[in-house]
Amino acid sequence: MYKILKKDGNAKRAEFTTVHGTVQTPVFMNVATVAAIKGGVSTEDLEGIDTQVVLSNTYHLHLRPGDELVYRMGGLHKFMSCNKPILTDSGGFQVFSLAKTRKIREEGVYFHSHIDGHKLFMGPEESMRIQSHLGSTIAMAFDECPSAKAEHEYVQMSVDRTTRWLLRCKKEMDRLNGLEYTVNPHQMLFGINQGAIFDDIRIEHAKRISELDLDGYAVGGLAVGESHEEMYHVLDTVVPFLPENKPTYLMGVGTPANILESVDRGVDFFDCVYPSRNGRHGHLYTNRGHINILNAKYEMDDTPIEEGCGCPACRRYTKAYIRHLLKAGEMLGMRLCVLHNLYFYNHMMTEIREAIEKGEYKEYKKRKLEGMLEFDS
Ligand code: PRF
Ligand code: ZN
Repeated sequence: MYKILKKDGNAKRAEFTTVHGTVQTPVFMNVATVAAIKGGVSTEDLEGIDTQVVLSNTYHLHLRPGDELVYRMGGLHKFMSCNKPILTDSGGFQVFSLAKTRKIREEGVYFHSHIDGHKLFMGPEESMRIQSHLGSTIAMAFDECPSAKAEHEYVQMSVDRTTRWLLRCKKEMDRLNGLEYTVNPHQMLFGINQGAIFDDIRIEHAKRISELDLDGYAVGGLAVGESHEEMYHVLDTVVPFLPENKPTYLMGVGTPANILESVDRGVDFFDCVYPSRNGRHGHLYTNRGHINILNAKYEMDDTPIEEGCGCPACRRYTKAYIRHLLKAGEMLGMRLCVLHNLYFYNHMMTEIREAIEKGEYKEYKKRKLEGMLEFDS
């Protein structure tokens, strides 16, 4: 159940109740593609960094360890010992971005595994069955994410097929939720809006999928090579056509600035690999912009990554020490950097929620964006 608690312009402060607990939105979902946050972050660590939701992946878990195995182990929550809501992406996007040689047909996608090259097929029904085996809190619809550079004619054809796939997803999910041995019989389904940067296709598609009374709606196909202005334009165009009484999820986005701007356009859910990926390379987010901890100027810096930060890295360690750990290839270095970055994102979402509650979102956004100007790559 989704309940808006407060609106401030288009920014929404809401509550989304699931069988695995209530999520306070706007929220950042922490990416655990293969049922693990990269950088050695455990489910236990997630407690200390304000995490609410974990995101995992159908395509990867289907290939390894196999969704059948996860099912037999009692589902993803039990398997990875996580009691928070978990959202699984459908595999569609990953098939397109990772798999070699793929053929898209009406029934689904034929492709080769990026691990060992063997032949595979995934369509809407397969994606729903895998996600049902995983028993995630929220399953995503199986979609095609056309390139930002695709022509109008191709995008229209692709989006029409994605709509037909969505109807098949819904039917299959309803069937699976009614089976006797389903891991999570309350599994939710989110639809995904596509249409590249074409307003007409985006709007028509948003109207079509809004009729289906799904549990939530995502905006897909963004952050795939278009400019930030184009992305904000799509959000300005399409969010008003998605149901206001359901959560809105912007897939795979983005930088702190992207999140601040998108919240202002009505988005509730976000996910992105940036904090963990950048953290693994020593690129750290701070309220003054990002820093590269490997920079020589931090060699003898005895201050934390960010003064006043409540993360496990800043509460205890100095930049000089973390820099040394990374340089020495010690796992702890990476782990501390990822923990700091995830905390930065999750904590920013807490600030965002507080600002909306106070009706001060615009001022907060401006202050936060102005602060994050310092870079030292
Ligand atoms: N579709 C799906 N997953 C996604 C995307 C999409 O378009 C994106 C686009 N940024 C990220 N993840 N299913
Ligand atoms: Zn920190």
